[in-house]
Amino acid sequence: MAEYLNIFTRIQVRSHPEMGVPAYGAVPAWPREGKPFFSYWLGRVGDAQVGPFYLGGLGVASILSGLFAIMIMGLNMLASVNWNILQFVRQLPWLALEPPPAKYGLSIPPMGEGGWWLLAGFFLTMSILLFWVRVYTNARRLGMGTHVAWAFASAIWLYLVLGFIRPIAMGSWSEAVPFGVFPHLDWTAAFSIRYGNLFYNPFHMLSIAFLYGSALLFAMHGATILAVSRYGGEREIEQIVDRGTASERAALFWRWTMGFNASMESIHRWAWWFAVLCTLTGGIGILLTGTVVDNWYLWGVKHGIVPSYPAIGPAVIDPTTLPGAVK
Ligand code: 07D
Repeated sequence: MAEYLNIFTRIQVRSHPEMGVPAYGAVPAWPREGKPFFSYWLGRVGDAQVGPFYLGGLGVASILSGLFAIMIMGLNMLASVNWNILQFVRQLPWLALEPPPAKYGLSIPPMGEGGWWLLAGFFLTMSILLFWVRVYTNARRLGMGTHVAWAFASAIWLYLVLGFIRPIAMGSWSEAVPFGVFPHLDWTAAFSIRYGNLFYNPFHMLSIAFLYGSALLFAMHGATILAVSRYGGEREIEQIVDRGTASERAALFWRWTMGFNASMESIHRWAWWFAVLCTLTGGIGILLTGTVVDNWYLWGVKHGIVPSYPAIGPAVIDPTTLPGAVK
Protein backbone atom coordinates (compact mmCIF):
# COMPACT_ATOMS: atom_id res chain seq x y z
CA MET A 1 0.00 0.00 0.00
CA ALA A 2 1.31 3.42 -0.91
CA GLU A 3 1.99 5.64 2.04
CA TYR A 4 0.39 9.09 2.12
CA LEU A 5 3.28 11.31 1.11
CA ASN A 6 3.97 15.02 1.08
CA ILE A 7 4.49 17.73 -1.53
CA PHE A 8 8.00 16.60 -2.37
CA THR A 9 6.92 13.15 -3.49
CA ARG A 10 5.42 12.10 -6.80
CA ILE A 11 3.02 9.29 -5.84
CA GLN A 12 -0.68 9.95 -6.28
CA VAL A 13 -3.24 7.47 -5.01
CA ARG A 14 -5.92 6.45 -7.53
CA SER A 15 -9.01 4.61 -6.39
CA HIS A 16 -12.78 4.96 -6.66
CA PRO A 17 -13.66 8.62 -6.13
CA GLU A 18 -14.39 9.53 -2.52
CA MET A 19 -18.05 10.65 -2.48
CA GLY A 20 -17.89 12.33 0.93
CA VAL A 21 -20.04 12.10 4.03
CA PRO A 22 -23.82 12.44 3.83
CA ALA A 23 -25.17 15.92 4.48
CA TYR A 24 -25.79 16.72 8.12
CA GLY A 25 -29.22 17.81 9.33
CA ALA A 26 -31.79 18.88 6.75
CA VAL A 27 -31.48 17.10 3.40
CA PRO A 28 -30.11 19.51 0.81
CA ALA A 29 -32.51 20.41 -1.98
CA TRP A 30 -30.03 19.53 -4.75
CA PRO A 31 -27.84 16.48 -5.22
CA ARG A 32 -24.08 16.82 -5.46
CA GLU A 33 -23.26 17.39 -9.14
CA GLY A 34 -20.69 16.15 -11.60
CA LYS A 35 -18.92 12.84 -12.17
CA PRO A 36 -15.72 13.01 -10.16
CA PHE A 37 -12.42 12.77 -12.05
CA PHE A 38 -8.74 12.94 -11.18
CA SER A 39 -6.23 15.57 -12.31
CA TYR A 40 -2.51 14.85 -12.09
CA TRP A 41 -1.60 18.57 -11.98
CA LEU A 42 -4.13 19.44 -9.29
CA GLY A 43 -2.81 16.43 -7.42
CA ARG A 44 0.63 18.13 -7.40
CA VAL A 45 -0.74 21.08 -5.44
CA GLY A 46 -3.71 19.59 -3.59
CA ASP A 47 -6.19 16.76 -3.77
CA ALA A 48 -6.22 15.13 -7.19
CA GLN A 49 -9.97 14.43 -7.10
CA VAL A 50 -12.22 17.05 -8.71
CA GLY A 51 -15.94 16.91 -7.87
CA PRO A 52 -18.61 16.16 -7.02
CA PHE A 53 -19.60 19.63 -5.87
CA TYR A 54 -22.74 21.14 -4.44
CA LEU A 55 -24.17 23.82 -6.70
CA GLY A 56 -27.59 24.42 -5.10
CA GLY A 57 -30.05 27.26 -5.59
CA LEU A 58 -27.79 29.73 -3.77
CA GLY A 59 -24.84 28.77 -5.97
CA VAL A 60 -26.82 29.30 -9.17
CA ALA A 61 -28.25 32.61 -7.94
CA SER A 62 -24.80 33.81 -6.85
CA ILE A 63 -23.13 32.88 -10.15
CA LEU A 64 -25.94 34.49 -12.17
CA SER A 65 -25.76 37.72 -10.11
CA GLY A 66 -21.99 37.80 -10.48
CA LEU A 67 -22.28 37.27 -14.23
CA PHE A 68 -24.83 40.11 -14.51
CA ALA A 69 -22.48 42.40 -12.59
CA ILE A 70 -19.46 41.55 -14.73
CA MET A 71 -21.49 41.85 -17.94
CA ILE A 72 -22.81 45.29 -16.96
CA MET A 73 -19.25 46.42 -16.14
CA GLY A 74 -17.82 44.91 -19.34
CA LEU A 75 -20.51 46.25 -21.68
CA ASN A 76 -20.24 49.76 -20.20
CA MET A 77 -16.48 49.69 -20.65
CA LEU A 78 -16.95 48.40 -24.21
CA ALA A 79 -19.40 51.24 -24.90
CA SER A 80 -16.82 53.73 -23.59
CA VAL A 81 -14.45 52.72 -26.43
CA ASN A 82 -17.22 52.86 -29.06
CA TRP A 83 -17.76 49.08 -29.03
CA ASN A 84 -14.28 48.57 -30.48
CA ILE A 85 -13.17 45.13 -29.21
CA LEU A 86 -9.51 45.78 -30.00
CA GLN A 87 -9.47 49.01 -28.00
CA PHE A 88 -11.41 47.28 -25.21
CA VAL A 89 -8.70 44.67 -24.85
CA ARG A 90 -5.88 47.21 -25.26
CA GLN A 91 -7.26 49.75 -22.79
CA LEU A 92 -8.99 47.38 -20.35
CA PRO A 93 -6.82 48.18 -17.30
CA TRP A 94 -7.68 51.90 -17.72
CA LEU A 95 -11.42 51.53 -18.42
CA ALA A 96 -13.98 52.30 -15.72
CA LEU A 97 -17.59 52.15 -14.72
CA GLU A 98 -17.83 55.23 -12.49
CA PRO A 99 -20.37 55.92 -9.72
CA PRO A 100 -22.80 58.82 -10.26
CA PRO A 101 -21.56 62.43 -9.94
CA ALA A 102 -22.09 64.18 -6.57
CA LYS A 103 -25.10 66.20 -7.77
CA TYR A 104 -27.30 63.07 -7.68
CA GLY A 105 -26.65 62.41 -3.99
CA LEU A 106 -28.30 59.14 -3.04
CA SER A 107 -31.03 59.39 -5.68
CA ILE A 108 -31.29 57.06 -8.67
CA PRO A 109 -29.30 58.67 -11.47
CA PRO A 110 -29.81 58.30 -15.27
CA MET A 111 -28.34 55.00 -16.52
CA GLY A 112 -25.52 56.70 -18.43
CA GLU A 113 -24.51 58.80 -15.41
CA GLY A 114 -23.97 56.17 -12.77
CA GLY A 115 -27.21 54.19 -13.05
CA TRP A 116 -25.29 51.27 -14.54
CA TRP A 117 -22.75 51.56 -11.71
CA LEU A 118 -25.58 51.28 -9.17
CA LEU A 119 -27.06 48.24 -10.94
CA ALA A 120 -23.68 46.51 -11.29
CA GLY A 121 -22.99 47.21 -7.60
CA PHE A 122 -26.35 45.76 -6.67
CA PHE A 123 -25.72 42.52 -8.55
CA LEU A 124 -22.12 42.23 -7.31
CA THR A 125 -23.31 42.69 -3.73
CA MET A 126 -26.11 40.15 -4.20
CA SER A 127 -23.62 37.70 -5.65
CA ILE A 128 -21.23 38.12 -2.70
CA LEU A 129 -24.01 37.93 -0.08
CA LEU A 130 -25.56 34.84 -1.68
CA PHE A 131 -22.13 33.23 -1.76
CA TRP A 132 -21.77 34.04 1.94
CA VAL A 133 -25.04 32.22 2.70
CA ARG A 134 -23.80 29.30 0.58
CA VAL A 135 -20.57 29.14 2.59
CA TYR A 136 -22.54 29.28 5.84
CA THR A 137 -25.13 26.63 4.91
CA ASN A 138 -22.53 24.27 3.41
CA ALA A 139 -20.59 24.43 6.69
CA ARG A 140 -23.77 23.66 8.59
CA ARG A 141 -24.57 20.76 6.24
CA LEU A 142 -21.18 19.23 7.00
CA GLY A 143 -21.64 19.67 10.74
CA MET A 144 -18.75 22.17 10.83
CA GLY A 145 -18.32 25.44 12.70
CA THR A 146 -19.04 28.58 10.69
CA HIS A 147 -15.59 30.17 11.09
CA VAL A 148 -15.01 30.51 7.34
CA ALA A 149 -18.30 32.34 6.88
CA TRP A 150 -17.50 34.82 9.66
CA ALA A 151 -14.02 35.47 8.33
CA PHE A 152 -15.55 36.09 4.89
CA ALA A 153 -18.10 38.40 6.58
CA SER A 154 -15.23 40.57 7.82
CA ALA A 155 -14.02 41.08 4.23
CA ILE A 156 -17.60 41.77 3.13
CA TRP A 157 -17.84 44.39 5.91
CA LEU A 158 -14.94 46.35 4.37
CA TYR A 159 -16.42 45.92 0.89
CA LEU A 160 -19.81 47.21 2.09
CA VAL A 161 -18.26 50.15 3.96
CA LEU A 162 -16.36 51.22 0.84
CA GLY A 163 -19.23 50.91 -1.62
CA PHE A 164 -22.43 51.18 0.39
CA ILE A 165 -22.33 52.15 4.09
CA ARG A 166 -19.91 55.10 3.89
CA PRO A 167 -21.51 56.57 0.73
CA ILE A 168 -24.87 56.49 2.54
CA ALA A 169 -23.31 58.10 5.63
CA MET A 170 -21.82 60.79 3.35
CA GLY A 171 -25.12 61.24 1.49
CA SER A 172 -23.82 60.47 -1.99
CA TRP A 173 -23.08 57.46 -4.20
CA SER A 174 -20.29 59.55 -5.73
CA GLU A 175 -18.23 58.71 -2.63
CA ALA A 176 -18.06 55.04 -3.64
CA VAL A 177 -15.30 53.20 -5.47
CA PRO A 178 -15.42 52.92 -9.30
CA PHE A 179 -15.21 49.54 -11.03
CA GLY A 180 -12.02 49.15 -13.06
CA VAL A 181 -8.44 48.06 -12.52
CA PHE A 182 -6.45 51.33 -12.45
CA PRO A 183 -9.50 53.52 -11.73
CA HIS A 184 -10.06 51.82 -8.36
CA LEU A 185 -6.37 52.21 -7.55
CA ASP A 186 -6.52 55.90 -8.52
CA TRP A 187 -9.59 56.24 -6.29
CA THR A 188 -7.61 54.75 -3.40
CA ALA A 189 -4.73 57.19 -3.84
CA ALA A 190 -7.11 60.16 -4.30
CA PHE A 191 -9.06 59.15 -1.19
CA SER A 192 -5.89 59.13 0.87
CA ILE A 193 -4.81 62.57 -0.37
CA ARG A 194 -8.31 64.05 -0.04
CA TYR A 195 -8.47 63.09 3.64
CA GLY A 196 -4.98 64.20 4.60
CA ASN A 197 -2.96 60.96 4.13
CA LEU A 198 -4.47 57.67 5.25
CA PHE A 199 -1.17 56.65 6.89
CA TYR A 200 -2.15 58.86 9.85
CA ASN A 201 -5.48 57.01 10.26
CA PRO A 202 -4.87 54.71 13.26
CA PHE A 203 -7.27 52.10 11.87
CA HIS A 204 -5.31 52.01 8.60
CA MET A 205 -2.24 51.48 10.79
CA LEU A 206 -3.97 48.60 12.59
CA SER A 207 -5.21 47.12 9.32
CA ILE A 208 -1.66 47.18 7.93
CA ALA A 209 -0.31 45.59 11.13
CA PHE A 210 -2.81 42.73 10.75
CA LEU A 211 -2.15 42.45 6.99
CA TYR A 212 1.61 42.15 7.50
CA GLY A 213 1.03 40.12 10.66
CA SER A 214 -1.16 37.68 8.72
CA ALA A 215 1.55 37.25 6.11
CA LEU A 216 4.16 36.66 8.83
CA LEU A 217 1.98 34.18 10.75
CA PHE A 218 1.06 32.34 7.56
CA ALA A 219 4.71 32.07 6.60
CA MET A 220 5.70 30.92 10.11
CA HIS A 221 2.95 28.31 10.32
CA GLY A 222 3.35 27.06 6.75
CA ALA A 223 7.09 26.84 7.13
CA THR A 224 6.86 25.11 10.51
CA ILE A 225 4.49 22.41 9.26
CA LEU A 226 6.57 21.82 6.13
CA ALA A 227 9.67 21.66 8.29
CA VAL A 228 8.19 18.82 10.34
CA SER A 229 6.48 17.05 7.42
CA ARG A 230 9.39 14.59 7.42
CA TYR A 231 7.93 13.45 10.76
CA GLY A 232 4.36 13.45 9.42
CA GLY A 233 3.54 16.96 10.68
CA GLU A 234 0.74 17.50 8.16
CA ARG A 235 -1.11 14.35 9.31
CA GLU A 236 -2.97 16.24 11.98
CA ILE A 237 -5.17 13.42 13.28
CA GLU A 238 -2.22 11.14 13.96
CA GLN A 239 -0.38 14.03 15.56
CA ILE A 240 -3.19 14.59 18.04
CA VAL A 241 -3.14 11.00 19.30
CA ASP A 242 0.55 10.31 18.82
CA ARG A 243 2.63 13.05 20.40
CA GLY A 244 6.37 13.06 20.53
CA THR A 245 7.38 13.67 16.95
CA ALA A 246 6.33 16.41 14.54
CA SER A 247 3.93 18.59 16.58
CA GLU A 248 6.12 18.50 19.62
CA ARG A 249 9.24 19.36 17.63
CA ALA A 250 7.39 22.22 15.93
CA ALA A 251 6.25 23.60 19.29
CA LEU A 252 9.68 23.13 20.87
CA PHE A 253 11.33 24.87 17.94
CA TRP A 254 9.38 28.04 18.67
CA ARG A 255 9.77 27.73 22.44
CA TRP A 256 13.53 27.43 22.01
CA THR A 257 13.65 30.16 19.40
CA MET A 258 11.42 32.80 20.99
CA GLY A 259 10.48 31.43 24.41
CA PHE A 260 6.80 30.93 23.58
CA ASN A 261 4.91 28.55 21.35
CA ALA A 262 1.37 28.50 20.06
CA SER A 263 -0.43 25.18 20.28
CA MET A 264 -1.53 23.19 17.24
CA GLU A 265 -5.02 24.54 17.85
CA SER A 266 -4.25 28.10 18.88
CA ILE A 267 -2.02 28.86 15.89
CA HIS A 268 -5.13 28.59 13.72
CA ARG A 269 -6.98 30.99 16.02
CA TRP A 270 -4.07 33.42 15.75
CA ALA A 271 -4.28 33.19 11.95
CA TRP A 272 -8.08 33.59 11.94
CA TRP A 273 -8.02 36.67 14.15
CA PHE A 274 -5.20 38.38 12.30
CA ALA A 275 -6.93 37.91 8.95
CA VAL A 276 -10.34 38.95 10.29
CA LEU A 277 -8.99 42.01 12.11
CA CYS A 278 -7.30 43.29 8.94
CA THR A 279 -10.58 44.04 7.20
CA LEU A 280 -12.54 44.69 10.42
CA THR A 281 -10.25 47.53 11.51
CA GLY A 282 -9.93 48.65 7.88
CA GLY A 283 -13.69 49.08 7.59
CA ILE A 284 -13.78 51.13 10.80
CA GLY A 285 -11.00 53.36 9.45
CA ILE A 286 -12.80 54.01 6.17
CA LEU A 287 -16.15 54.61 7.88
CA LEU A 288 -14.59 57.29 10.13
CA THR A 289 -12.99 59.07 7.16
CA GLY A 290 -14.96 62.09 6.01
CA THR A 291 -17.74 61.32 8.48
CA VAL A 292 -15.89 61.91 11.77
CA VAL A 293 -12.41 62.96 10.66
CA ASP A 294 -11.81 65.21 7.65
CA ASN A 295 -8.03 65.33 7.63
CA TRP A 296 -5.93 62.59 9.20
CA TYR A 297 -2.73 64.64 9.08
CA LEU A 298 -4.28 67.47 11.10
CA TRP A 299 -5.89 64.88 13.38
CA GLY A 300 -2.48 63.34 13.94
CA VAL A 301 -0.92 66.73 14.75
CA LYS A 302 -3.74 67.48 17.19
CA HIS A 303 -3.29 64.16 18.99
CA GLY A 304 0.48 64.34 19.16
CA ILE A 305 1.26 61.43 16.85
CA VAL A 306 2.53 63.60 13.99
CA PRO A 307 5.02 66.43 14.41
CA SER A 308 3.76 69.58 12.75
CA TYR A 309 6.05 71.03 10.10
CA PRO A 310 8.14 74.03 11.18
CA ALA A 311 6.26 77.25 10.51
CA ILE A 312 8.32 78.40 7.54
CA GLY A 313 5.37 78.96 5.24
CA PRO A 314 1.71 79.71 5.60
CA ALA A 315 -0.13 77.51 8.12
CA VAL A 316 -1.61 74.26 6.77
CA ILE A 317 -5.33 74.80 6.26
CA ASP A 318 -7.79 71.97 5.92
CA PRO A 319 -8.77 72.33 2.23
CA THR A 320 -12.35 71.31 3.00
CA THR A 321 -12.83 74.45 5.08
CA LEU A 322 -11.97 76.69 2.10
CA PRO A 323 -14.71 78.39 0.10
CA GLY A 324 -15.77 76.33 -2.91
CA ALA A 325 -14.79 72.98 -1.36
CA VAL A 326 -17.14 70.13 -2.14
CA LYS A 327 -18.94 69.28 1.09
C1 07D B 1 -10.76 45.51 -0.40
C2 07D B 1 -12.57 44.22 0.68
C3 07D B 1 -13.16 42.86 0.71
C4 07D B 1 -13.30 42.22 -0.58
C5 07D B 1 -14.30 41.40 -0.94
C6 07D B 1 -14.23 40.78 -2.28
C7 07D B 1 -14.95 40.21 -5.47
C8 07D B 1 -14.34 40.19 -6.82
C9 07D B 1 -14.64 40.61 -9.19
C10 07D B 1 -16.00 42.29 -10.41
C11 07D B 1 -8.63 43.65 0.77
C12 07D B 1 -15.23 41.36 -3.22
C13 07D B 1 -14.79 41.26 -4.65
C14 07D B 1 -15.70 39.00 -5.11
C15 07D B 1 -15.20 40.87 -7.84
C16 07D B 1 -15.00 41.19 -10.33
C17 07D B 1 -14.35 40.77 -11.58
C18 07D B 1 -10.10 43.58 0.99
C19 07D B 1 -11.07 44.36 0.45
C20 07D B 1 -15.46 41.07 -0.07
N1 07D B 1 -1.82 50.68 2.47
N2 07D B 1 -5.57 51.99 1.82
C21 07D B 1 -5.81 49.19 3.15
C22 07D B 1 -1.45 49.44 2.89
C23 07D B 1 -1.77 53.53 1.36
C24 07D B 1 -6.05 53.15 1.20
C25 07D B 1 -5.92 47.83 3.65
C26 07D B 1 -0.03 49.32 2.84
C27 07D B 1 -1.66 54.94 0.96
C28 07D B 1 -7.49 53.08 1.14
C29 07D B 1 -4.52 47.48 3.99
C30 07D B 1 0.45 50.55 2.39
C31 07D B 1 -2.94 55.19 0.34
C32 07D B 1 -7.81 51.87 1.76
C33 07D B 1 -3.70 48.52 3.39
C34 07D B 1 -0.70 51.39 2.15
C35 07D B 1 -3.81 54.15 0.85
C36 07D B 1 -6.63 51.24 2.14
C37 07D B 1 -6.73 46.86 2.86
C38 07D B 1 1.86 50.96 2.15
C39 07D B 1 -3.00 55.50 -1.10
C40 07D B 1 -8.88 51.00 2.11
C41 07D B 1 -6.96 45.55 3.59
C42 07D B 1 2.99 50.22 2.71
C43 07D B 1 -2.57 54.39 -1.94
C44 07D B 1 -8.32 49.80 2.87
C45 07D B 1 -8.40 51.43 6.20
C46 07D B 1 -7.54 44.44 2.75
C47 07D B 1 -8.66 49.96 4.32
C48 07D B 1 -6.82 50.00 2.73
C49 07D B 1 -2.33 48.44 3.33
C50 07D B 1 -0.68 52.73 1.74
C51 07D B 1 -5.20 54.17 0.72
C52 07D B 1 -4.13 47.04 5.33
C53 07D B 1 0.69 48.08 3.25
C54 07D B 1 -1.19 55.85 1.98
C55 07D B 1 -8.38 54.12 0.58
N3 07D B 1 -4.47 49.57 2.97
N4 07D B 1 -3.05 53.15 1.40
O1 07D B 1 -7.59 43.33 3.19
O2 07D B 1 -9.25 49.15 4.95
O3 07D B 1 -8.04 44.72 1.52
O4 07D B 1 -8.21 51.15 4.87
O5 07D B 1 2.11 51.95 1.51
O6 07D B 1 -10.09 51.17 1.89
MG1 07D B 1 -3.72 51.40 2.34
